[in-house]
Amino acid sequence: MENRIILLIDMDYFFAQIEERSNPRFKGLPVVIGADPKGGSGRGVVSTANYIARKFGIHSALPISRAYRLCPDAIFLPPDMELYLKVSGEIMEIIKKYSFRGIPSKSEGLPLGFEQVSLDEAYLDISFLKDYKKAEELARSLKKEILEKENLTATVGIGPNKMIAKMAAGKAKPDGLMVINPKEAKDFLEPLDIDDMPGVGPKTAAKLRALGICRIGDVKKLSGSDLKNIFGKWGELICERAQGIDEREVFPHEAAKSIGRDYTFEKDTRESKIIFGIFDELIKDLCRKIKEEKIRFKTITVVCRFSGFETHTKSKTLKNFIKSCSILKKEAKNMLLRFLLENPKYIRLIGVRISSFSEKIN
Ligand code: TTP
Ligand code: MG
Repeated sequence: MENRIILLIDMDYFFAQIEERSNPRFKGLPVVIGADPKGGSGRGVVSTANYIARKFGIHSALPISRAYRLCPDAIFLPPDMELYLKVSGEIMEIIKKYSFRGIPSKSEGLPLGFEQVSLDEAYLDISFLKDYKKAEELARSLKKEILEKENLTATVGIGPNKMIAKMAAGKAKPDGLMVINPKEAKDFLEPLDIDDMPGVGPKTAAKLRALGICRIGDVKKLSGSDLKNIFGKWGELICERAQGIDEREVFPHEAAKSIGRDYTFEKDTRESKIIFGIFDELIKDLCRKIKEEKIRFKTITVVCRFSGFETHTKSKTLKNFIKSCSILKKEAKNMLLRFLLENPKYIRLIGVRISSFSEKIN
């Protein structure tokens, strides 16, 4: 895969930082957002805590009763989701702008180098900058704009793929910026603990440690097939990720607003047999989901990313809701064919999505 530059931005102690912003008197004090501790007998968990409270050992998902015991004097607040959602929306609008190459995207809907991961976290594919120094400058501008407009701090990680960007941000928190270029990736990854790798939870980490693998650099002691035997498909991924390989694309999606399937070719291609063969599989898989969940939809979108990260979409909205896979197949194939006819470039990724559902889908 050619050189990419991926940026991950994650707001610092998001819910708690918003509460601090509303109540400047909380600054410098431990703040915990979550269930009511009820003097230590409360049920439920911590949503998040500011970094002062974290020094007491308080963190997300900890039972609130334990948080209370660790720091009874902390300021405990219930979450104000309406406010956090509003702030999240404003921040995502700022972040999105940085995914354009200085010009607004021509395609409708979401910009294509932007992927929101959660309320306070998003990836940008900024490969178009072609330079890590420029990427760092972009990150500084982004952090500055969020601070000026929202009075909130964020941490940014930049790397050649999603995993490294995410891990760099994790190491730079809070209010940080860490850039790992492809040459630095190996030295960055190898000394880190195995559970620093996103997706490696406590159980996988314990199994790996039992096999003598404590650091990411130790993973190479085992072969890909050893890891596959132990962990299945995830084992193969651990093997790749430990070498700093992560081919996941930054891809826009809006939870429950569209459902889609996409595929990145190992090598950019113009072979229509390969392209349509894969496309058929994507549609089949999507149709399985449509049938399973009895989905009715109106809009069909086909995405085509050409060599050089140029991404285009075509959409068709039908008059009535349908659940018919044959219509989906016919319309989607037509759109893909038009892409091939209109653009002579090699194709890197194809995708098919449905949206405008007759009711809310989760
Ligand atoms: P995170 O980004 O995981 O955490 P954070 O922003 O509070 O802190 P950090 O500086 O480490 O990024 O999650 C974002 C928000 O999502 C967080 O403020 C609260 C909410 N959240 C929960 O409600 N429960 C959870 O278990 C987690 C992990 C997060
Ligand atoms: Mg965060």
